[in-house]
Amino acid sequence: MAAAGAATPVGAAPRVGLLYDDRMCAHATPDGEKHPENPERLRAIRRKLDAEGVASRCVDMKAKEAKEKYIASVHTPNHIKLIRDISSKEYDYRRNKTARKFNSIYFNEGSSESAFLAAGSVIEVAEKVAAGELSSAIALVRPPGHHAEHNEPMGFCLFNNVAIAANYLLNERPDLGINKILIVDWDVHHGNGTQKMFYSDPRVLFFSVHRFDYGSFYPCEGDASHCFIGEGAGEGYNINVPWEHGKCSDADYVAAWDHVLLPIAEAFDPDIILLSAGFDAAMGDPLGGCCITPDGYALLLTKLLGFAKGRIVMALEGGYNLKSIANSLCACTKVLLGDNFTYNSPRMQPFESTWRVIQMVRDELKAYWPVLSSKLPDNVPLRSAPSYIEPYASSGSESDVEDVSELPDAISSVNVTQVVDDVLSKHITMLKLDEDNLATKNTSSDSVQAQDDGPVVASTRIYDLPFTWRSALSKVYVWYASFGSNMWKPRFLCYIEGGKVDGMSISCFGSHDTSPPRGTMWKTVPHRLFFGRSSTPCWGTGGVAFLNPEINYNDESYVCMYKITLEQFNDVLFQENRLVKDNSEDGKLESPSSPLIGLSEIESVSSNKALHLEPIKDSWYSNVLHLGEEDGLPILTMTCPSTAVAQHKSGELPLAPPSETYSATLIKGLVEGKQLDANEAANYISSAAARSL
Ligand code: Q9C
Ligand code: ZN
Repeated sequence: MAAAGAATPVGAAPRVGLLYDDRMCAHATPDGEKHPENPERLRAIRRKLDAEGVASRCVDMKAKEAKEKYIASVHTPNHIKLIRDISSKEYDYRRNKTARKFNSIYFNEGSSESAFLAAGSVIEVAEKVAAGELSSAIALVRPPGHHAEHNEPMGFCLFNNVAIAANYLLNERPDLGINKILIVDWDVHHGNGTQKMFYSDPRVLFFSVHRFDYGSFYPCEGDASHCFIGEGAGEGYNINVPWEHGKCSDADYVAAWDHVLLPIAEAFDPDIILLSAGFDAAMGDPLGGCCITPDGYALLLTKLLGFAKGRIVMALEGGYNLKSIANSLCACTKVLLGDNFTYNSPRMQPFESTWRVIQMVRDELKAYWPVLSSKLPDNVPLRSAPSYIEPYASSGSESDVEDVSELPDAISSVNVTQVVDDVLSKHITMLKLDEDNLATKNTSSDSVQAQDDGPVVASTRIYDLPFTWRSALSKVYVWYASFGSNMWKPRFLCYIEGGKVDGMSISCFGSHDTSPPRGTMWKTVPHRLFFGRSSTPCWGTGGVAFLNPEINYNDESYVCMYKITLEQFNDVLFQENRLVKDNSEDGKLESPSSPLIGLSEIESVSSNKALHLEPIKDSWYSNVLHLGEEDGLPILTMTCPSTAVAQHKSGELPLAPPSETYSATLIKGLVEGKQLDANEAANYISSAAARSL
C-alpha cells in the first residue's frame, strides 16, 4: 500500500480513537503516598469525557502491551529488563531502593504492566491513525514517557511512549507510508528523552515548548535551550522554545505556534503528528506555574489540524491538576471530533520575554527554515515579566557591591526596620542571555556515543553549560529570614564566606557566591520560636531554634533578614541540612547538583506559604516558609515541618533549652542588631525555651 489517503472522507464525521484502560491505573506509589502522577489522573479525564458525552462519540480502544522488540528501538536491553522485572516478587525487597537510584521515579507491583501498556497503546493508536482507520486519536496513558532516556527512567516516566511509537511507524511499518513525523511536545517540561532519541534524525522533527527559567526548571539541563537544534543529518530538526519564567498563558503559546511551530510545520509537511500532550502548563497545575486554558489548548490543537491531513495522535504526558487536565482534554477531544469552537478565554498579551525567546529561536533556525528569516511584527502589545523576577545588573561580582558593613546601622522603631537595603538597585530591563557564552552546538567528536547495546544517541553530559541553576538563581534575590544563631551577622556570614566564629565547634563550607548580603533588616513574625533536638555537632548539648510553621497571632518572634541571591539561599539550605560534603581527596566541596528552591518553588511557596522539601524531607530544616514580601521580594525562612512540631508536642522528639554558647550567640544577634538590650534579649530567649509548645 502506498501513502495513506485522506484520513477522513469529505463530509464524514471524524473517527477519533479514544484509548482508555484501567490497567494503566495499576502504577502507583508503593505505600499509597501522595504523588502528583497518580491513577486518579486517568480516571478524572475519563469521567469528564463520559459526563460531557464525548467519549461515546469516539472509537473505543483498548490498551495492548508493547512488544519488547519495538521498545528496543529506543531503550537498552538493561532498561527493558529492569521495567519488565521491577514489579515481580523477587524485586519486592529492593524495589524502593532501585527507584531511589533514579531521578523522580517510583515503582510498585503494577508499574511494569502499566509501562508496557502505555508504550503499546501509543503504538496501537498511531498505527490506526497512520493507516487511515482513524482520523486522529487520544491515548490516555500513564506512566508518561517524554523524560525517559535510552537507559534510564526519569521524571515519572518509565518508557518513552511517543518515541517508541515514532520508531514503530518509521521502521516497522513502511507499508503505512509514514516518512516524516512531527513530534510536538507541549508538556511544561522539556522532552529531554525524546530530543535525544531523534537528535540526528531528520525524519523526525522534534518541537518542545517548555519552561526553562535559565536552566533552573526541571529537568534543569542546558540541552533544553534554543541552541540545541539537532546534529548531523538532524541539524535543524530539533526545536526548543524555552520560556524564561512561569505564568505563560495562551497568548505566549499561540505566539510560539504562529511564529515558530506553524511556519516550520508547513515547510516540513509531516505525514503524521505525534503530540506529547502533557497538561501541566494548564492553569491551576501545581507543578507548571503556567496558565493555559482549555480553550487555549483547543486553539493550539486546531492550528495543528491543518497539517498531516489532520492525522494527530495525542499521548498524555504530565498534568497534575485533575480538574484542569480533564477540562483541557475534553476541549481537545471536541476539537478532534470536529465541533465548532470559539475562543472564549480572556485575551492576554504575550510576555516581552516571549517575544525575545521567539526571536532567538528564529535566529537560531532560520538557516534551516528560511521562512523564519522574515521580520517579526514589531507592534504587538507585550506585558512585562512576573514580579518575582528581579533582574540585577550583576550576579554579585565584588566590584559592584559596596561592603554593607560600612553602611550606618539604623535603629528599630516599629515592627520593621530597614537598616541597609538596595545597595545595588540598578535594574536592567531584563535578564539577558550572554550570547557569547551560549553553549556551542556540539560538533565535537564526543557528542555522539556509539553504544554496544543500542542505537547511536547523543550522550547525556556533552555540554559545557552556560545555563546552570547557579547562574540562573544568582540573578534572583530573596530575603532570608533568620531566627536562630544566624541573627548574629558574623555567624550568618560563615554560611556565605565559610569558616567559624566564637562558640562554633565546626567550620562552615560557605556559599559558592561569597558576596555579602545586599541588605539587612529586622522584623517580627507571628510564629512561635522554640528550641528542639538535644544536641548539634556545631553547638554541642542543647536545643536549636525552630519556628513553628503555623501562624499564631499571639506569638511575636524576631527575625533578622538578609537580602541574598536565591543561589545563596540554596547554599544556606544545603549547609543547614548538612548536604555539603567535603571531598577530602581533592579538597573540593560537593553540594547537591540541583537546587532545592528554584523559581517554580518560589511560586509555589508564595501561594502555599510553606513547602516541605520532599528530597530532604527527614532533615531538620526541610520546610521553607514564605513569611511575606519586602520590596517585592519574598521573605523566606527554613524550619522544621509541621509533622516535627507534632512530634515535639507529643514528646516523641525532645525539646531542649539552648546551650550557653548558642544562646549567647542569639543574644549577641539581637543586641548587635539593636533590637533588644542584653537583658531583654536574654529574657526573650529563656522564655521561648521555657514555654511548652
Ligand atoms: N524539584 C512530567 O511532567 N519534579 N514529569 C522534580 C525537583 C519532577 C515531571 C522536582 C517533575 C517530572 C511527565
Ligand atoms: Zn511535565
